[in-house]
Order: sequence, then structure tokens, then C-alpha cells
Amino acid sequence: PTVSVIGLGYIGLPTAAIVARAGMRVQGVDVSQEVVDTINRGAIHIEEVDLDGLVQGVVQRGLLSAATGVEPADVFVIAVPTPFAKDGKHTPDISYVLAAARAVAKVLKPGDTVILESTSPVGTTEAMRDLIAIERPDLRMPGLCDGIPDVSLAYCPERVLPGRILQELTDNDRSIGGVTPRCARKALSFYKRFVRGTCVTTDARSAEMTKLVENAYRDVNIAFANELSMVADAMELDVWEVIRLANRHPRVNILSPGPGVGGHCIAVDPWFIVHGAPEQTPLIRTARGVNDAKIHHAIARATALVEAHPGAGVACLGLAFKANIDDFRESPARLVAATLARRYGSRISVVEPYAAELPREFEGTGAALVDIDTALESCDVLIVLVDHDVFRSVPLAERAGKAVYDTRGIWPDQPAAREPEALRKAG
Ligand code: SAJ
Repeated sequence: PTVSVIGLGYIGLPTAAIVARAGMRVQGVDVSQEVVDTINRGAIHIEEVDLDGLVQGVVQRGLLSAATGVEPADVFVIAVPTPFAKDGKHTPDISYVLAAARAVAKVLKPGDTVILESTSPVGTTEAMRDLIAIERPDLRMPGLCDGIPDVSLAYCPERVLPGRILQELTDNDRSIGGVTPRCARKALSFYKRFVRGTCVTTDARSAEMTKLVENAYRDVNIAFANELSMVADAMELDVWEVIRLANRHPRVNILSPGPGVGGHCIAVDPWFIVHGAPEQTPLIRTARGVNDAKIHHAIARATALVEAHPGAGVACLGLAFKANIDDFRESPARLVAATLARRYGSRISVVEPYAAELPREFEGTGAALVDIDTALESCDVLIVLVDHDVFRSVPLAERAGKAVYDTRGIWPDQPAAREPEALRKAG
């Protein structure tokens, strides 16, 4: 079949490339002319391990090309963003999905399959179906007609981890949610061509909810760890020691506290559940609040440590939203470091091996981007914000005598900070 992938971002582009590698002819569609031109040159506009070589290869072989308009295909995969609406209420905005569906409707023909991959509130696939039904009254739509419909519609979420996208796109199990069982079987036959993991069929609404539940589960569990870290600060306990010990219980597995939850999914998707069932979601909502509060707790504690060392150089270790990746968007580490830079200016050194320069909000603060060696030489206060391997491997000898606030617990052998009083007040 020919395949059209709409939205060439972190999910769409790797998906388009892998589908092309499986031998299908793929047209990638994106609203950005710049993105389209980049891909048609065989280059990429996002960072992901091994993606550059893969895209170059499939573009050269003529299997992948990009355009700004949707053209006819047999399978349409929609992977556009579903952000919050700008109402400040965490309302999901599915307008990009509906716009993509409208564009697909124009070129749809009997026998085609339309698959939504974007993380979406429950009911979005059916809303998409209803919209296509209005745009194309000539087509018989699944669930709205007797007998065999003209087109198939399904919701099939991805569950890939940034940094491992290519591998996880083929290896992970997938939920394949059809608007009808027949739709699910049609979508299944498409994914079977390039997915090695098990593909489990279900209905579209269950698949939509499954994606949201996976990320809410992780958010709630991280919130538990973050809450424990704040309790431990108040009680002057080492949270890492407590978690290490508790996790020796055969049925306990507490996650790791950090400076808050970042990234584009885990801090967003739980709200889609809350929005759909506000009365039934006190736990999910509270977890979001706890994880957001942890950012402010980290800022307060870091500030207290800096204040307790007048004039000392301060190194903020890490800006990425998690370990060993170069993604700085929606990152609590970046927020903490930028807040300290605004307050303490040239006293602040930032170490981020994955960044070539500091992000815009650091401009004019006087803070500098330095390497880890410089930071260890010139700074007496270390604030660990990201658990990059390069930070983890700094031996005790190089940080002995320094005042450390380790939000990630990467240095279990670090002696407790010297100012418990000031820190306790901040906690
Ligand atoms: N974090 C902690 N403590 C932990 C684990 C994570 O503080 O013990 C923080 C990280 O530092 C980061 C945030 O949580 O700031 C999220 O990181 P993550 O590695 O948990 O997840 P993401 O956002 O990179 O990817 C998630 C994954 N979902 C789950 O693990 C349930 C991925 O499989 C999804 O495909 C992705 O969201 C997505 O696109 O929805």
C-alpha cells in the first residue's frame, strides 16, 4: 500500500521512515515548508538516535518524500500535536487532529484506512469519523452504516521513549483500537508489516484511554517518590536511603524523585483524563500538583543552599528534561537553573554536555555554560538537576568539601550538606 503520514515530528517522522524502510511508498505531510524541504534533501529537523541515516537512506531510494498537502494514499497515519487549549484549564485542543482529518477527507476513497496516533482524549477517533462523514457524505462510515463501510478508522497510540524511538517503534507491543472490529483488523494488517512486538486489537475508545492511563500511571508513581522526597527533607532523612531499603520488599518498587516531571507527555496526558472525568480523578489531579510543587521545592532548597554560601560559585548540573538526552523543552531542570541565573547572575555556571549554548532565557543574566571540569574547579556549590551519566561518574574525591543539593540522588556517598538549619527552613 501507499502510506501518508501527517505530522512529521518526533513520532511522525520516525514512523514514516520505518514504514518506508519496510518497503512501502510513504508521503510525509507537514505544514512547515522548511521541514518538508529538509526531509526532501534527506536531512532531518529533530534529534533522535540513528534517525538521520535512516531518513537519508529511504529518501535516496525514493521511498519517502515530503509535501505540505495531503495526496491520495491507501493508509493515512495522523501524528499531529494535541496541546492544551489556551484557556488555562488544561483543556485538550484536538483542532490539529480535526484539521488533518479534514485534509484527509478530501482525498479519501473506498478501501482506505485512517489511523490516529496522536495522544488524544477519549472519543477523538469517533469525532474524527463524524467529521469525515459530514465532509464526505458519499462514503459509508464505520459504525454509522449497515453492512461493510467504505473506509476503516482506528486509534493506535505509540509508546516510544525519546532516545530509543527507532528501536521501540518496531519492538514495543501496540494497542490497535478500531472504531469497529473490522477497522481494527484493517489497521492490524498495516502495523504487522513493520512491528515485531505483539499487536493487540481493541476498540478505539479503550485504546485512547490506554495511552492516557500509561502516562498517568507513571506520573502518579513519580509523584509518590517526589512527595516522599519532600517529607524526607522536612524530617531530615535521606530519601534515597529510604527508597533503596523499601524497594528490597518483593512487592514495592518506588520510582526516583527528581526536580519535577518534564517532557511532553507525562505532565500533559493525565490532564486529558481529568478533563474527561473531573469528579472521578482526585488522585491523578493531586499527583500533577505534587510534581509541579516539587519544582518550586527544588528552587527553594537550591536558593537556600546558595544563600548559605555567599559569594561562592554555583554549578547547575543539567538542563535536559531527563538523563542522557538533548531535549531541553518542558524541563524542570532548565526552570530551576534559569531561576537561579536570574537571581545570582554570574555566580551561576551551567553544565550541560548536550547543549552548544544556553537557552534564550539565560541571556543577559551573566550565567555561563561551562564543562564539568571547569565547574568542579571553580564552584563550591553543586546543584544536580539531571542524572546524565557524565555527572554520575564524578568520584567523591572531586566533590568532597563542596555543598551539594542532589535532586536526582546520583551521589549516594556525598556527605550531608553543611547547613541543615537553612536547608530545613527551605524544605
Ligand atoms: N522521572 C522522574 N523519576 C522517575 C522517572 C522519570 O523524575 O523515576 C522524570 C524524568 O526525569 C522526566 C519525566 O519524569 O522529567 C518523564 O520521563 P520518562 O522517562 O518517564 O518519560 P518520557 O516523557 O520520556 O516518555 C513517556 C513514556 N511513557 C511511560 O513510560 C509510561 C513513553 O513510553 C511514552 O511513549 C512517552 O511518554 C509519550 O510519548 O507519551
